Amino acid sequence: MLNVVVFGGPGSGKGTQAAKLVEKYRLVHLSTGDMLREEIARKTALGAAAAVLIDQGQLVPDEIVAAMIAEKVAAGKANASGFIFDGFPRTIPQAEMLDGLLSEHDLSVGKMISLDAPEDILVERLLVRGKASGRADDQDEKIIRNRIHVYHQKTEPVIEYYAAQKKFISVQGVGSVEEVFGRLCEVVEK
Ligand code: B4P
Repeated sequence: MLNVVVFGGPGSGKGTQAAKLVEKYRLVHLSTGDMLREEIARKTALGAAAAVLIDQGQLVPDEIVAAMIAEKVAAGKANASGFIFDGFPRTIPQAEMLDGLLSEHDLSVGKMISLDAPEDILVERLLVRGKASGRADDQDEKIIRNRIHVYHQKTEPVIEYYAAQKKFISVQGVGSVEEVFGRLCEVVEK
């Protein structure tokens, strides 16, 4: 099974590239961002609690995303040729939880691929998306900068976690969507 974590700052291209990888390699796409937005759209209690944090550019508690992922891995395992974890893990406890969960299913993360792009490009991409999508967390530069700050503080340490397991690979995330995808496919197939 090909289990890949697609990693990077907000706006680095995780969701965009994960969707393309899923199509090409027939994988199951697990995006915690999409799952949370679904809860918000369905107006669940979990969604209401998550919306407050997302709209401030904060992370949602580890236990919430961990429970969502556990459910989807159990459900998707039978007919998947692998999983793409998009936007998860975002903290060290999430990374530890994912290792524990996958080992319960006799699985493991094969590669953790980080998309690198400078902060100003991230901000620009998210503001453009915010205009089209109406996503509140993409419309205000202050919130976007806070998301990037939270990324440096809580999410970037996850790189060390996978580097220690020799699974971390960094890919240049600047360029057209197709150019970045080409670089990603190269490292996925190596
Ligand atoms: P996510 O949905 O994961 O949001 P994201 O980081 O903004 O998106 P992504 O990185 O996938 O977008 P992409 O660059 O592809 O999370 C949203 C929020 O949910 C988080 O802030 C957090 O609050 C919460 N959350 C999610 N997961 C969590 C977790 N595990 N733990 C705790 N909280 C969690 O796309 C951005 C834009 O760039 C698009 O418009 C795209 O078209 C464009 N783009 C992409 N690649 C491009 C390229 N090469 N050139 C030009 N534009 C490009």
